[in-house]
Amino acid sequence: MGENLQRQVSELAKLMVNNSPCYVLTGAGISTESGIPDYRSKGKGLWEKADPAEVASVDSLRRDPKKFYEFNLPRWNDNMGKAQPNVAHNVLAWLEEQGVINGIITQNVDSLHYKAGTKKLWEVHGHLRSGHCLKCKDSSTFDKMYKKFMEGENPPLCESCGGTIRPDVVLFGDAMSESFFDAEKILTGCELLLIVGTSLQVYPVAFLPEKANKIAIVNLEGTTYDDGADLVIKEKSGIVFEELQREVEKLINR
Ligand code: CNA
Repeated sequence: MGENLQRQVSELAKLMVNNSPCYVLTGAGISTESGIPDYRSKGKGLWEKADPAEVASVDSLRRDPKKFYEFNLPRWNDNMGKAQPNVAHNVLAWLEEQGVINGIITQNVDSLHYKAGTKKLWEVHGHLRSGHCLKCKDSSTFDKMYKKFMEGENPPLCESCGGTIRPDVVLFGDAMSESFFDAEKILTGCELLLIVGTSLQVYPVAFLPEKANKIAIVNLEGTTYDDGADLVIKEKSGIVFEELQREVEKLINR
């Protein structure tokens, strides 16, 4: 690790330990090292293959549910269902245990913070652990939906009323989830918001950093919040968090 990066991570550790409450906002970039492609990384992001605003929208689900599931379900199951938390998710769960962070707001639907054991978690775009019927609202597990799809039932149908089941994720065109409004509230008066792996281009989540007094950013590419941030680290989150754990340990064990 270069001297400059080492100095930046040490500065981040101090910011986090000295500013409370501290929350974390994560995006697809934190999960790329778990093998899940993000949307906008140059050359690799999903956006270069299809427009998510089109294929992952309420409109496409209503217009052509069969096509919606053909495109999304295998991707969700193969990419996300089998992925495991990486060092960044694990260190964040540890930082919560140590009382250094108060919770995580994530745009991700991959359940990796949940699997890593984070307790205070606001999944503002929902998650893929479950779904519900569009007609009678009856709930279903993701595994059940996927099994039906693999057995040729496309779209997967509700066992109670025969309506189409949809996953509990926020699709383009959906209203925001309740947890988004909760996140807005908890960030008001937040001393430090650490932002990890998000291009901050998806609204309204991209307004959230404005609520915090200070912000620090760990992201491979630049964002529109870089200029106003207290610290910007342009590096892979895995490398940063491995070192961050060591730096925080030094500070809290003093
Ligand atoms: P995005 O717009 O694709 O931005 C990701 C950002 O992360 C980019 O700026 C990258 O430079 C950066 N990045 C990529 N890899 C790393 C890394 N290893 N370390 C640090 N930074 C990295 O994704 P956003 O989260 O900003 O966009 C929000 C969308 C993406 C939400 O609606 C999500 O539901 C949706 N999404 C989620 C997942 C997931 O759940 N894992 C995957 C793909 C898309």
